[in-house]
Amino acid sequence: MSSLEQTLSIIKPDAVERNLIEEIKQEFKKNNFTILKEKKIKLEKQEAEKFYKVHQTKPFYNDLCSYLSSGPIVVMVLESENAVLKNRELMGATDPTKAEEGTLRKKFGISIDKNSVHGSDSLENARIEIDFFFKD
Ligand code: IDP
Ligand code: MG
Repeated sequence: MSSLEQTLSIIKPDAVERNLIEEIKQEFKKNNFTILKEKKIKLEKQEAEKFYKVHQTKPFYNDLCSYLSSGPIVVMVLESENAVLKNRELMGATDPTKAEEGTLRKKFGISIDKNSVHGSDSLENARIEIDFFFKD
């Protein structure tokens, strides 16, 4: 059965800083994602804390939120069949050293924290994350 889904993608500060926005967007298009919405923003630390609230008990939470709010990011709504899982596959493992060849994190990621991209991990979280950035 086909299911057209939307998921939230973020190009993180390390990738924006290295001018990888267009290259990463091309990867999404090449993999049959439609970029429905897109904006370049910079988060306040408090906003990053809200976005990553699920990780608030993790030892890396503070660094993670400082990092996501450290520079401009690009947030996008991607649409495709099975977009949530497809994007997770395209991104690769959280730790770039463990990500498979051809994945975005293998190609562009620097380290487990500077891993270039975020993608929603479930359809439910995709809806929550899309609302977080694009609810008007
Ligand atoms: P994901 O981005 O692959 O979904 P999550 O477990 O949801 O991975 O973690 C969110 C983000 O937190 C990761 O993308 C990564 O940047 C950071 N992170 C995850 N685990 C660690 C860690 O052990 N040390 C430092 N940063 C981490
Ligand atoms: Mg996650």
